[in-house]
Amino acid sequence: MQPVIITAALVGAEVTREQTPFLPISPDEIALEAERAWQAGAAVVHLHVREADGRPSQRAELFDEALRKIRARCDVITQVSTGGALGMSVEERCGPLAVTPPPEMATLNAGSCNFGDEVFMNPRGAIEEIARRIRARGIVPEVEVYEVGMVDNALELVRAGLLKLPCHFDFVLGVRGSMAARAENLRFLAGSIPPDCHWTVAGVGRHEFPMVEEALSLGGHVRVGLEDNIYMEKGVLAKGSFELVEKAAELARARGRDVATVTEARKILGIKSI
Ligand code: KMH
Ligand code: ZN
Repeated sequence: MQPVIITAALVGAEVTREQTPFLPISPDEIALEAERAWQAGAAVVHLHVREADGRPSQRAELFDEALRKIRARCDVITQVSTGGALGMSVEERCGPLAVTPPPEMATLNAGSCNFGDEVFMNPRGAIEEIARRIRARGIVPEVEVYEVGMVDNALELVRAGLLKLPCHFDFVLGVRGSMAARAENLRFLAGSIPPDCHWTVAGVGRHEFPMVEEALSLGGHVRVGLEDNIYMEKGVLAKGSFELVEKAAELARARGRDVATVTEARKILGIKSI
């Protein structure tokens, strides 16, 4: 089996300092967390940024500062969010795509879904516009899938020439209101994508590590981090995403999967080396 790419989702848009004091907020804190996650085995960092008061933000200036500080510390693959926070406009969500030099990867959310008590809006026009902008900057997309029809939405983008095969999917399972984090759901999604495409799984909350274990045995890749889950085990906060990465790396090795280096991850994901 391929070495497993570990993505660390360091910040997110929903987690608060009240929930965990270990959430990085400033660009300096985010860069330090990125370095710690990289040292623990993460090849990719999935990034959101926050205003100084902790509010979620998609401002290019904040992403620019965080990306520069990350690059000064380590050679990890940077993946920016174009999902942002619920209720943001497409224009606002595309803020990080304007940064120069651009990040290596960006997310592309492939459809609308219930998200907790709200709705995460990704109508066709918005998906196409974000895909166009990602492509225009030569950034490698990661297709975010929360519901089964979203794989088909992505395949429509392929037919429209907005997405190139093979591509990389992230199955986000366990968001309340969307597809549950069940092994059979993951197996179904993994079997639904075209051959040569690759996938990772992000299990939300207590589903994070059960989904990691399932992905490890299916040959997929894994995402962990405070964006998705703040606990190491029931009642024990992770001291940062790096602890969750360490645990994922240990599980991988125990199952005979090597942890992908950044160079290996770039090759698998089709990212030109920088
Ligand atoms: N914050 C969620 C509403 C992404 O990064 O692309 C969307 C999200 C997905 O986090
Ligand atoms: Zn995100």
